[in-house]
Amino acid sequence: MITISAFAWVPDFAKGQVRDLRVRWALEEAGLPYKTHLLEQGDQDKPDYRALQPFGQVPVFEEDGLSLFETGAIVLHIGERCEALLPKEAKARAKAQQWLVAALNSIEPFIMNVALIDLFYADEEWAKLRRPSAVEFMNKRLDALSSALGDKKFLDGDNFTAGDLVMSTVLRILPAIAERDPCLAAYIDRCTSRPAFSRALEAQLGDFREAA
Ligand SMILES: N[C@@H](CCC(=O)N[C@@H](CS)C(=O)NCC(=O)O)C(=O)O
Repeated sequence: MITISAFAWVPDFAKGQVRDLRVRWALEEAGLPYKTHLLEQGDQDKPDYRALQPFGQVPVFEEDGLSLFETGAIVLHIGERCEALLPKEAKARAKAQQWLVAALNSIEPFIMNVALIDLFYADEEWAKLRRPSAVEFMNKRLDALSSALGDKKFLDGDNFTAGDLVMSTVLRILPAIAERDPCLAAYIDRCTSRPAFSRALEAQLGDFREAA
């Protein structure tokens, strides 16, 4: 049985956002059952957990003696068993992988620059000075993404892939992104209206409720 790690508790603003959601969603798309290993406060710093996840973060994926960290790597691994996530055709598969890496490498860091300021440092003087340029840079990337998406349904055409799964979870981090750009808003809706997303979200929120 696949096990993924997740937090037993997070502040309200993080519920529905914690990165195990991506992995739950991929598992739901693939129709693979899983259970969760819920970490209590401090568990992520214990040596046995650090041996699985050097940075003490969630999620960790475990199955049959394999343990993996980094959501991108985990979603790609799950995609090996799900053609809806990673098409079998070589070029389409490469494109799906490309968009997944772009989400994590070219978009997420710039969204996180702004999210961290807003969530944790909003009252700091340095954050007030830094925020406008962080927002400007993020918006440049988002505008480029929006142009690349154009009037396509998904990043690489008509079919949802692992690239869209990760990209849409990245774009959900800041609600202001959808408020600013109707094209990205519609794209996020198309991705997250998939039944597998609803099941994943409900499972994450359900774990928080049960652990409370
Ligand atoms: N790049 C990692 C990021 C994982 C991550 O940031 N996890 C957060 C929860 S959303 C976490 O565990 N934060 C606690 C910490 O960093 O100490 C991935 O995609 O798996």
